[in-house]
Parts: sequence; C-alpha cells; structure tokens
Amino acid sequence: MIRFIAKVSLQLLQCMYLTVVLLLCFSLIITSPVLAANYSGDLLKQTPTEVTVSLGNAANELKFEPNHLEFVAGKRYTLRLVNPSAQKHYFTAKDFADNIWTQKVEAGKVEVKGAIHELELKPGAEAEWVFVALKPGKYSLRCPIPGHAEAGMTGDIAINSGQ
Ligand SMILES: [Cu+2]
Repeated sequence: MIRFIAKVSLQLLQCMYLTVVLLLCFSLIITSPVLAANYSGDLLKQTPTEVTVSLGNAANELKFEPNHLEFVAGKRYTLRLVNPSAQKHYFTAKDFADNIWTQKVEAGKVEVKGAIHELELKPGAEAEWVFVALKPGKYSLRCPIPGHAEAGMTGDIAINSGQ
C-alpha cells in the first residue's frame, strides 16, 4: 500500500514536472516573438525624430554643434551628421553606440546595417544614423583626431528613461 502511494505520488510529481517544463517552453515561445515584434515591428513604425549634429563648422572651429544631445529610451531617431568644415572629423561615442539599437547608417548611396561605433566624415560629408535609443545613461562623445578633443571637440549624450 505504501509502495503504491509512493508510486502514485512519484507519477504525480513527474506529471507536474512535465507540465512545468511544457509551460516554460510555451512562455519562451510566446515571449520571444513578442520581443522580436517590438524591435522589428512597432519600433520601426515610429516616425524617427531628426537630430542634426555638425562636426566642426565653416570657420573650422573644433567642436560639435550642438555638443549636448538628448534622447529618450524606446524612441527612434535619425541622427544627421554633417561636416561643413575643411578637415575630416570623427563622431566617436562607443558606449552610446553599445546602448542603442542601430537600424542602419546611410551615407551617399550606401546603407550599412548592424552595429556601428564610430563614423568618420570627410569634408562636406553627410551621414544619417537611424537607431532606437535603449539604455538610459550618460555617454561621452569625442573626435579622436590628435588635438581635436583637446581643443574642445567633445560632447555628451544622454539617454533619458521613457517613463
Ligand atoms: Cu575632429
């Protein structure tokens, strides 16, 4: 009798275990497409807010204009980078780039998809960086060409929480 009860409860346990595993599997199946849909669907339907940053200027001053950028987590943006100066500059913001989801970077007739960390803009160049801001935080921006950051070609980028 005791053995029988033990056997039944063991079967019951196995059955419960199986149910839990199945439930876990289902929840994974259900949640992952939702996450994927958020990234590829809903977020991409948002009209991007356009923000323009100038790397240097026509007077060849070594600065970003503006040098303070603010984004909101969960929002989609088109960051238009222009270089109206006579020398090349970089837009380098690695930590920022790690905390956004880059949809694409467009320059001329080329579209680059995937993670981007740094952009180099030759005199007169223009590029558009389309992304969704993700993780709130403060990130730094600089132009790593020797002497440029030291002369003031730095900036900061904030991603503010969407709530
Ligand atoms: Cu520079």
